Amino acid sequence: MSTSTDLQLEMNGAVAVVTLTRPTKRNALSDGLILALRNVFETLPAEARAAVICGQGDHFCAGLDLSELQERDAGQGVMHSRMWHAALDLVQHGPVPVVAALHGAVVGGGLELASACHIRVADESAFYALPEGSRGIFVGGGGSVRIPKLIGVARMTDMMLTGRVYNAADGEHIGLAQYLVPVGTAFDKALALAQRVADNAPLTNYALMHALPRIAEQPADQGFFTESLMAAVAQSAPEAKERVRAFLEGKAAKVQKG
Ligand code: 1HE
Repeated sequence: MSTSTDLQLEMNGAVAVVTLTRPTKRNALSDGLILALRNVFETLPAEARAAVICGQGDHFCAGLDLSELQERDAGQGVMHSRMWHAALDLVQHGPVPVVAALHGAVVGGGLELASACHIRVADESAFYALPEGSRGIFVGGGGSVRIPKLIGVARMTDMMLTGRVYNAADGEHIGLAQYLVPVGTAFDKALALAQRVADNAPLTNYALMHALPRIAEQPADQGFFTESLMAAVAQSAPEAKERVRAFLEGKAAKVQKG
């Protein structure tokens, strides 16, 4: 299954594997590539239960395609940024949880894309930066909303003011990735995690993508109430009852020590 010359979609069982296929330009995100990304998440095959995003070549993604950065007036600049928002919102709030497999450069808009995913797996070659600060521009793909939620406002401010680059180990330590794996194994780990995610009840995955982030933003009193509603909806699904029954009958896996 193919979508555009710079973006490829392939199904691996219930996992949609979305690959940035523009390695000669370090998977820089042109307007066409952003629109293709949006399209692929809007039209995922019905059998998809989880997705992996990865990049071909030595780098995950070099961010905005700087060769397309033209003179835009303020209104056009807003529209361009909103186009990114629409695409990355579909990654975060689309039909299925998304696991990013990161290696090499995860910079600028590439980090914005990674931060829209639900799980980030980085190999030891990964490095993170926000070169917007030194290019005289600002994040425009949702980075100022999503990245502080991962690492805090102070660290993002430092990255943009000073050009600080985090290596893979430090990136995992501060929360840019949840998993750190040996060089060359990020995709395999991401796929294994996505297959595990794909086995969950769809309503549980939906709750984690759509309810949890909203609850976390609510005042505690409202959050507790929303949580009760979501819990009641999830546990009333026939699939939840079947899964609990299977455990009680000794037919489902126990939690194993990590
Ligand atoms: C590009 C881009 C790009 C590479 N736009 N063409 N992002 C940046 O500021 C990062 C800019 N890129 C880099 O710092 C480096 O390219 C990398 C560290 C990612 C990789 O280095 P390297 O040595 O492997 O590759 P390279 O030789 O620098 O680049 C290979 C080619 O890709 C070269 O083109 P060529 O025709 O000379 O072969 C580069 O010009 C091209 N290339 N990165 C266009 N980004 C919604 S707002 C988001 C705002 C941002 O993302 S700003 C941050 C932009």
